[in-house]
Parts: sequence; C-alpha cells; structure tokens
Amino acid sequence: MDTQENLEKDFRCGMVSIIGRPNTGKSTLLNAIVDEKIAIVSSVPQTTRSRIRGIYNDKRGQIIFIDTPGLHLPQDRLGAWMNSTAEGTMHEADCIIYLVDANKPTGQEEEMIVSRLKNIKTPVILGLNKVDLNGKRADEYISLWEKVKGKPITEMKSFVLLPLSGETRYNIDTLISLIFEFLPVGPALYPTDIVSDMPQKMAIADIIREKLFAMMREEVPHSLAVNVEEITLKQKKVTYIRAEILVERDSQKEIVIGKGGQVLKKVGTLARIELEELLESKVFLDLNVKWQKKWRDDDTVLQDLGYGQDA
Ligand SMILES: Nc1nc2c(ncn2[C@@H]2O[C@H](COP(=O)(O)OP(=O)(O)OP(=O)(O)O)[C@@H](O)[C@H]2O)c(=O)[nH]1
Ligand SMILES: [Mg+2]
Repeated sequence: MDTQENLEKDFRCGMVSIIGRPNTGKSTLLNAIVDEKIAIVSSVPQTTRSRIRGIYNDKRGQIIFIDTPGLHLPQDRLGAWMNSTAEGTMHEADCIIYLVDANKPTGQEEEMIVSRLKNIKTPVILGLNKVDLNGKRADEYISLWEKVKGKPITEMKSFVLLPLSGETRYNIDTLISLIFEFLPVGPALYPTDIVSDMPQKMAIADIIREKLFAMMREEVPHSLAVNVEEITLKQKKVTYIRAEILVERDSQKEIVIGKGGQVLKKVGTLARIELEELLESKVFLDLNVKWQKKWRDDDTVLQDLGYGQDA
C-alpha cells in the first residue's frame, strides 16, 4: 500500500464546538486556527451572536470548528437564543473546547457552564486562554471543574487541560494535534478549499457590526444590530451594499451617527475597506440608522436578522 492510500485511510473528520463565557477569546482562537478572519472580535462581551463554522484542513483530516455566542445569564430573547445556539452545538460535537480566560475570576456564569458539561460524554479540552497576559487564576478553573465532577482532573477520562493564546498563537498546533486524536476516521464533509460556510449577508453584517462595536461604549453595542438589505453588483464591478443599523432608542441613533455624521462615516470607511477585501471588488456602502424599540425581544426582527432561526 502506498503512502497516499495510508493517508486517506487514516483521514479524520469531525466537529469541534468552542464554548465559554463571553469575551474569553473564542472567535480570536477560531481565526487563529483557520488563519483567516472569519469571526468578528471585540472587547465587548457577547460579540458573537450566532454560530459560525470555521473549517480547518490538512493531510490528517478536516476539523469543522463551531464558534458560538458566549454563554451568559440571558436578559432578553436574543440572549436566550444565543445561549441555546451555543448549547445546541455541544451535543453535535465530537470534541468540545471549553475556553476560559485564565486572568478572570470564575463566577456564577462559569459554574453554570461547568455544571452543564458535568455529564457530557464528549471529550473536553479545557483551554486556559490568554496566557500571554500571565494570569494566575488557572487553579480556580481546575478546582471548579474538580468540585463539579467530584474527582481530580488526573482521573478524568477524555479531559485535557491546555494553556493557550489565540492572540499569540501559543499552543495552537498542539491543540490541533490533540483534536485529531479525538476525531473519528471519515471523509471530509466540506470542500477542502473553503474556510467558512457563513452566509454572505451575515458575514457582511458582522463586519459592519464589528466596526460599530469598536466605537461604542457601555450598553450601546448590545442595542445594535445590522441588517443587510441589498447586495447588488453594479456596473464597473462595484458592489452596492445597503444596510440598516438598528438601535433601540432615539438617543442611541444620535450616538451612532455622531456629530456631523462623523461616527457613522468612520464606521463606513473601516467596514468598506474590509468588505472590499472580502468581496474582492470595490464597495459602495450605504448605511442607514433606524430606531426600533425593544428589537431584542421581537421575534420577527430577530428572524429578519438571522438570529431567530435554528442556526
Ligand atoms: N491578551 C489576549 N487577548 C485576547 C486573546 N484572545 C482574545 N483576546 C481579546 O479578548 C477580547 C475578546 O475576544 P473575542 O475573540 O471577541 O472573544 P469571544 O469569546 O469570541 O467573545 P464573545 O463573542 O463575546 O463571546 C478581544 O478584545 C480580543 O482581542 C488572547 O489570547 N490574549
Ligand atoms: Mg465571539
């Protein structure tokens, strides 16, 4: 048997769900693994709102990563949907990366997650992330895990502890090798030349949302949503994109637009640069801001935004 056949015989393929509290670096980790920016990142907790698949390929096999919204204590329907989206992925996965920020104390949210993982049979990799910041709280996460499971981690089966940094790519290769050990032998489920299956409309909306998140403070980001209403390729290879930015209050509309339209202009410029890279064409971006009371609790609006469906 030649080497090629051997390779194919051992080819592995499976799904890996990346879960954890908001802001622990899940999307950054996914981008580092697939070596491309497919998930938006911001310092605001609850940035990711729907599940995002990232596909990693090498000779050993194909890993389908699912980046999920941070698990939190929800306050509205959007939050509840985000949680159920994240939890839903755990049961389909062949392996779970449970990512924690080793610099932040554990808390109520963390206990909620660990207790949900308590009886899960799927292998778990506990990723102690952001080790580049030299946090000293890893022990707290290990203790919490041991408390819930009722035994030391050394006696846990299908459980691995791994220090990580998505930002500096520390231990990314080790992580990938570890995952392959947990995956079943089987053919690739996705073409090997794509890194994500995210719908274009959602990808465009998320790029705009990321630029907005970077400029907003406090509660405003959570009140924002972006709905891409039109994507048309015009003559001379210009992609015309019309998107609506939803806010919950009139005062927020003013913040998003800024004095003399400055904030919106900056958002538009930053988003356009990135969209031109994504779409490999010139982009004309038409942004409008609209005020819609309590959209986060409105099922129709959530559906429109792609947040209501079973992702
Ligand atoms: N120092 C450091 N910062 C990181 C690392 N990974 C992510 N960050 C930062 O942490 C913040 C949150 O990162 P995200 O990747 O958006 O986190 P997330 O877990 O996807 O967050 P949600 O989508 O809100 O659940 C951003 O400001 C990142 O730049 C890391 O390894 N080291
Ligand atoms: Mg995220």
